[in-house]
Amino acid sequence: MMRNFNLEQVSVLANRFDIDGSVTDISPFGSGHINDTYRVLTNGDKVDGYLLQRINHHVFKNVPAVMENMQLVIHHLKEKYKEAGDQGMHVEKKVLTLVPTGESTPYLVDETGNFWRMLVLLANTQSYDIVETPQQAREGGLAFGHFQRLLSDLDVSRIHEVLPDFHHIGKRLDKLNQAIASDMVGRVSLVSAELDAIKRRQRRMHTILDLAADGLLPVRITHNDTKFNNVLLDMQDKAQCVIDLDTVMPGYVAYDFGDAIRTIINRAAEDEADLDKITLNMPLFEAYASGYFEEAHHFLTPEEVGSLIEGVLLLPYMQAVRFLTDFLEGDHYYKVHHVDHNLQRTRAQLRLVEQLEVHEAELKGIIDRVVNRYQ
Ligand code: GN1
Ligand code: MG
Repeated sequence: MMRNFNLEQVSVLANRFDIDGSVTDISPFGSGHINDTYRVLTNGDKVDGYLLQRINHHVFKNVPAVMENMQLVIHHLKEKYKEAGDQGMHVEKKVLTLVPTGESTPYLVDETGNFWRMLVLLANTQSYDIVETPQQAREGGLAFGHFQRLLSDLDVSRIHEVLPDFHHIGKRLDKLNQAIASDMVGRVSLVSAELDAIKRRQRRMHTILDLAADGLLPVRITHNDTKFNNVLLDMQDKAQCVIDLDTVMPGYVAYDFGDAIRTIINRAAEDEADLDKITLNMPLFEAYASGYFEEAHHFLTPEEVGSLIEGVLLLPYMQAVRFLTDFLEGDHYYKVHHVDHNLQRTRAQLRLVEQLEVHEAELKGIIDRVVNRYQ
């Protein structure tokens, strides 16, 4: 897979976008596992800089569809903010802005077939891989709740399912089983404990799919990558902008809730090697749930509320299944920083599932308490 472009190549690409001024600095940016991101500074004064991103087309096989979704979502969000009375730069800071290319597409293709897009950099913002305070968690809940709420009147059928069955646990388990059967890189014998842990929990993890099959869960437009670091906070830790819109697709709200909690409730990193550090921070859970419900009580159905706890258990489990599948296939999906990285991530996510199971009653109690405020 093509990675690590030299900065000269990136600079040439940056200049093909409609940027203000000329490039003064380029550096790699962020901690994404899929796309490559560079921060581009210029001597222009209209904006604070840009983010140039190579969209990984091995993962996102239909980049034009990804970009159509992104444009539609951005347009809709900006209209909603304007309707609510937020004008000008204000809106530009709350919603991502794509930089025009001078061609008919909002992305460019380079001579080796890589896809690139550019966004306006939002300066004076911060994101956290590990949440530190209840205020941050609450702001995350408000941000993702508001995001879903603003998109609730956009017709779901207009959004492409750019990664089909992205959160379909049945399909994810099928893929894991195929990876076990072909054992392409001879690693299956190393992971029997992890496979046991996954098999044991399989049945319950289908609950959301079962509810959906019974027609009990509405399909909404969801973000599908609600890691906490996909919310930009301002310097006072107020939520400013939801980022990483690649995976905005039709989905169930429990997936977004669960993926956010996966990264908020864990006192340790997603790939923590010392499993004893993986413990639950309940006040952060309550704070996220409070923020989320403040927005989401306007549209959630009782069945959706009931499904949220299932999302909390499912998302770290699904992440473990995905990391393990990639480990068994030879690490070609996620960027890895060392040879066992995907295995380490798998173990960390499985430990998180274990912790969540132990504290399930407490988690449900917190959700009930928060929901009751609105009844
Ligand atoms: C990937 O690239 P990034 O960090 O935004 C992945 C998510 C995972 C996440 C795990 C398209 O997101 O689904 O939850 O890693 N994105 C895709 O950290 O697979
Ligand atoms: Mg992402």
